[in-house]
Amino acid sequence: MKNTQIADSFDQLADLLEFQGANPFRVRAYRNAARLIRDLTEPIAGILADGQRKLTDLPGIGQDLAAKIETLVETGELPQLSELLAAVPPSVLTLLRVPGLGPKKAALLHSMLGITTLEELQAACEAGRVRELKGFGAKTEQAILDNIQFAVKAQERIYWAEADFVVESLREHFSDCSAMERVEFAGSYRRGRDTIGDLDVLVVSTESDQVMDHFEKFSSVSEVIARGDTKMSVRTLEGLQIDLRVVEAKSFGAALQYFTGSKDHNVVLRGLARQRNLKINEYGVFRLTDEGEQYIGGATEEEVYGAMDLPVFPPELREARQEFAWAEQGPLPKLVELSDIRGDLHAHTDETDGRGSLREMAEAAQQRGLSYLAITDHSQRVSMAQGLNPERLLAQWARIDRFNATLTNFRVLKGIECDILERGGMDLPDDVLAQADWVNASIHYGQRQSRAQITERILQAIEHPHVTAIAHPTGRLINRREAYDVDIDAVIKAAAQHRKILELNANPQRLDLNDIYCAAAKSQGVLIVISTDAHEPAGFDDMRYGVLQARRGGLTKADVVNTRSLPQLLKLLKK
Ligand code: DGT
Ligand code: CA
Ligand code: CA
Ligand code: ZN
Repeated sequence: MKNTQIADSFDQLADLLEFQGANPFRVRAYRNAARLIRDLTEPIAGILADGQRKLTDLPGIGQDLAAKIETLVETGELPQLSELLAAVPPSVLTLLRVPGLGPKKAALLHSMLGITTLEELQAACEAGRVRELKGFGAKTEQAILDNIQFAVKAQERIYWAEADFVVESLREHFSDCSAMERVEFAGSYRRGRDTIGDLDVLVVSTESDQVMDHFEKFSSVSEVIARGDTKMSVRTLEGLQIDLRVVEAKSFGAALQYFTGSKDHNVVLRGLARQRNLKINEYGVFRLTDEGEQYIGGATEEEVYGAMDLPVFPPELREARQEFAWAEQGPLPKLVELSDIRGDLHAHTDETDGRGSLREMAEAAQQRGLSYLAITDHSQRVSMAQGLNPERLLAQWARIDRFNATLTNFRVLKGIECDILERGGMDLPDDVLAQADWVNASIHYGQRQSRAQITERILQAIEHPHVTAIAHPTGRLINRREAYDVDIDAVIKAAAQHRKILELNANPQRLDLNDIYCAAAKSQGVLIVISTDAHEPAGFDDMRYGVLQARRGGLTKADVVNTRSLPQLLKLLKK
């Protein structure tokens, strides 16, 4: 079997898994493997035949992938792929990007109307052909039409976490180019936006050509879009654009400030500069005099902002929201940091849909420097995840009690992620919830109800005496599903009134509450809990994504509940 055939199989596997809504990182792992294999200069079959060599020696090929490759080469097929192919026609995959279009409906659109692209789907909706299909109707057709643009846009922006993987490997690639004195990533990546349009990288160097030659050799580069004297743009195999600029040391701070943006932040800054007879651009800060422009700084961001008597704004705040007003009033808020986080209050185990035991999850949390963890598995309504009924939940809590007795310096809290039922009300009886240390309430079903219905369900949960926090309060899945229709202001006001906590779910696909709602919650005195919602030990690593989003919302250590020590937290929960 040829390398290209193996690579095609992995690409197809990635597509089909995506169709089924699998974890995007798993999907990406298969895509990366496909690329790697396609680019190999020697046949994989040769490596396999050589007793001295192992597939796992190839970068990015772990045990699992190696085993799959071996099966492919030996038998000519992959059982997992054949199974998926039998279940899913491969051509309808792009349709899944439309929020609300599940595999079933997408398959129907394909088989009945022959639709294979978003453009064809749009045309069919506009011609009124989709409403004729069984199970669709005019309302569904309109919803699809409304959501197609969302799908098209979603294809263009990637999750921050994905951009971060690229940044990490680029940093490594750059580390062996001696011509680069300094490398910094700017743009929306540096500001920590939840999605990234393109990556912007700045390099300090006097050897522009060498830098660009080296950049071009980055293994993910598929195409050079443009190359000038100091500026170069490439596209990666995954379709991500990377803009690189080479700058002089004396302009580095100015360039970093300029290309970090945001554009709106820069517009305000330049307006303020003009009032002081200064000019700020990507080359530096200049005083405007009768003789012309005089460079007065720009090597560092301190020099740029300092010339304006402004603090160096944390990049996360540079969105032209509150930051300039804050700077006028005094020192900026000291934003929460990953090292402030002491515990995690939303995690699952293999008792429901997690992939780690109670002990494994606790150990993973402890290894990350945390001193407490709430286990919050799903409640019974979430039958797909083997949600817990009262009996199983109480048994789990008894196990937690016994487990805690064996621990020092770490504590597992007895929690639950209790569903808010479609008709309203909690999925578990009050006398059970009363025994929990921590109760996350969340909506998984009935997400298409009216704004009034959904808001009322959440308000009821907030008023419930035993609910501690509302988990992923708006239900958004970035690029995949819009938030459900909820009056978030009413939710925040109720949380303030009943002294309940709102979650910032740190999963890079959720980041819910988002930055803007976090800021709104803070303004009403509502506390936020940043939680990973870990479903496996490695899931605790997601905490940093949540912290980044919290910083964009201007949250400080005091605004975030799980920066408290365990005794402080328990005291707070008693009130
Ligand atoms: P993205 O890539 O869509 O996620 O968002 P950004 O913010 O990274 O935007 P991008 O890549 O177009 O530009 C990077 C930064 O460069 C941007 O945040 C501010 C600066 N910039 C780019 N174009 C302009 C412009 O026309 N005017 C100003 N003032 N700044 C600009
Ligand atoms: Ca950018
Ligand atoms: Ca850019
Ligand atoms: Zn959860």
